[in-house]
This record gives sequence, C-alpha cells and structure tokens, in this order.
Amino acid sequence: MKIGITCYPTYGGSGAVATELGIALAERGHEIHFVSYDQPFRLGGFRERVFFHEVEMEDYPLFEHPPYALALAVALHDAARNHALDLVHMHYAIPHAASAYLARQMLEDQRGLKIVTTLHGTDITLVGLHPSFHEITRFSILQSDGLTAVSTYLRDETVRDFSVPAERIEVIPNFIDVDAWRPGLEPCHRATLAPGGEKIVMHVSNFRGVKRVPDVVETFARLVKRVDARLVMVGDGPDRPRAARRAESLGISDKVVFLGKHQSVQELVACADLFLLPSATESFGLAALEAMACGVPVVASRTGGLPEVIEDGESGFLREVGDVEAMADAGVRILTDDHLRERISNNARAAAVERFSSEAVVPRYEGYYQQVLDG
Ligand code: GMT
Repeated sequence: MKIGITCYPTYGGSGAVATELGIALAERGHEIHFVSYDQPFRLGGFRERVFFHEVEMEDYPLFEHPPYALALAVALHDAARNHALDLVHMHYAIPHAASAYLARQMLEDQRGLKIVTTLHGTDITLVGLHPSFHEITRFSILQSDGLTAVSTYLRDETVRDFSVPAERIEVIPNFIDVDAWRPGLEPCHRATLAPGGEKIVMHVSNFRGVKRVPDVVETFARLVKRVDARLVMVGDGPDRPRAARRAESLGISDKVVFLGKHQSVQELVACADLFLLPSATESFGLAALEAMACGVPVVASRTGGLPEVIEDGESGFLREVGDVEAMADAGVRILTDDHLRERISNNARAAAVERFSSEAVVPRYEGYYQQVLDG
C-alpha cells in the first residue's frame, strides 16, 4: 500500500505512535509518506520506502494565525496525487481530519483516496469539545472512511460526545517497539542520576495541566520521607515552573532534578525504579507503556484508558486521581519490597510484549486499512 501519515511531529504520544507505525509499515513493504510541518521527532535517519513532505507555510503579515489546516490540505493533495496514495492516516483529529477531507475533495477522483483517522485523546476529550471545534471535529471524523481510537474508553467518549455510532470506531491500542524499550538498556545513567545509590523515581510528560505534575512532586515528597530516593523529571511544558516551586516549598529541591526534553527517553526510563503518572485523564497513557516495556513499575491514576493498560496490583498500581497519599504508599511498597517489585516488573514487561508490541498491533492496522480499501 501507499500510505500518507500526518501527525504532530514534535514531542507527544500521538506523534510517537504515528511515526513508529510508519516505520513498522515501511519495514513490512509499504510505501510511507509523512506529511507534516516538521520531520517527526522519532523518524531519525534515512529509511527505505519512507518519505517526508514538509507543509509549506506562507508567512504573511495579515495572518495573525497562519492557516495551517489549508496548507496541510494542499500538501496532502499533492502527495496523494503525485504518489498515487491509497489512503491517508490522520493522527489526532484536529485539524488533520478536516485537512484530509479537503484534500480528498480537491482530487479529481475523490473516491480514490481513503481517509483513516485515529483519535488520540484531547482531540475528543478536551479540545474537540470546545464550541469552536466541536462541529468541525464531528463532521470531519464522520467523513473519514475509517476511524480508530486508542482505547475503549476513548471510543465510548466519542460515541457519547460526538454521536458517532460505536460500530464505526475500531479500537486499536497504542504499541511500542519492545526491542528499543526494554529492561537493562545501556548506557544506564543510574550513577549520574542517583550518585548516592538512591532509588530513582521518574516522570516523563509534556508538563501540561492534564498531567497534574504538581501531584508527582507531592507524591514524591511523601515517599522520600520513607525511602532514600531522587525524582527525575523528563520533559518540559507550562507546569514545569509550578512543579519546581512546589518542590522548593516542600523543601525537597535537592532531591529533584528537571532534565528538560530528551530525544532518547528510553535510556532514562530504563534506569528508573518507579514511574509516576498521576494524570487527570489519559486516553491511553503511552508514557506508562514505555515504562512497562522497560520493566519499570508504574503508579498511575485510575482514569480514562489507563485501566486498559495497567492491571492494578498485577502490572502496576492504579490510585484515584489526586490521591497522592495512596500513590506514595504504593510507591513505597514497590521500592521496599523486592519480591513485589520484581513481580510487577515482570508482569509489566510481559503485558507490553504480549498485548502492546509492534508485532501484535501493527498487523491490526494493516488489516483495518485493507478493510477500508475494500469498502
Ligand atoms: O491528546 C493529547 O493530549 C495529546 C496526545 C499526544 O499527542 O501526546 O496524547 C494523547 O495521545 C497519546 C497517544 O495515543 C495517549 O497515550 C495519551 O494518553 C493521550 N493524552 C490524553 O488523553 C490526555
């Protein structure tokens, strides 16, 4: 198949999954054309059958907000026409699904280009609900020939809030390259991150409000009273200063390090003893899966699609949103009971390999594409 893929190319789970999907599909013989405003961050060097088309944006003084959705539609149209694409796969509905719709309308043979849209999270649960986006989101997802959601939770939210028939949405979970994300990755930076041999507690995110980053600090503050540990914060975003101030006011700044954004996050995650993800909501929680694949036990919120990824007490721990006491208790148990830590670690890795590996999930996308192409 010849497949166009559009995603947000910078840091973020939807872009990571879209890029890994493109790479895996190219390895399976398909021709992949990424269409975006920048090269996806996980694409790396040259790969056979993988092409990148940059969306050209004209900067004009009249445009306080340059019309990216239109420029993307033109780039998708060009890619589809010049490379005879069979389908385009849009990751994150806004504005990608609408741009794909426009691109298809512009083609002479409109029936020749199929559109698959994957719903990732806040395109449905937050941004898409806003009155300025709701109708166009609903319209464009209904115009897609295929729709996937990364969890049953997200499918159900879409059915409820956008009146999309459930049978129109295929649930295909996120996946991970379990060879790239694995326990014991070298180089391990443990000696640098915890020079005194402390336990390493980690959080990785874009530090937006939905991640409840201050809860990471609050949880750690309770935990570090009982276990010698350091908190390693990876990523950046609007709530980083708040989290740093909270660490300061709790008197634990010397035990917390903010590393900022990193390209090779797996090298860091594999060093961790515990991963915290206390989000207000997650449609899936790719960061949790990344930790699990590295055999790192996760303590996360019982919210959204996270219970579909983590089995409480078996492959990690789930606690109520905002219950930092309970999260700290679970974290202490993991860090002080070697037997428990090993069991959770093994189960987490096994779940990643068995249910969420590229090998398990990518063929489901292939099968779904074929179903869409067959009409
Ligand atoms: O929806 C977002 O907030 C952005 C998006 C992203 O690009 O990282 O995150 C969502 O998609 C990820 C990949 O499918 C999921 O793992 C995240 O859980 C989801 N975020 C939310 O639902 C808040």
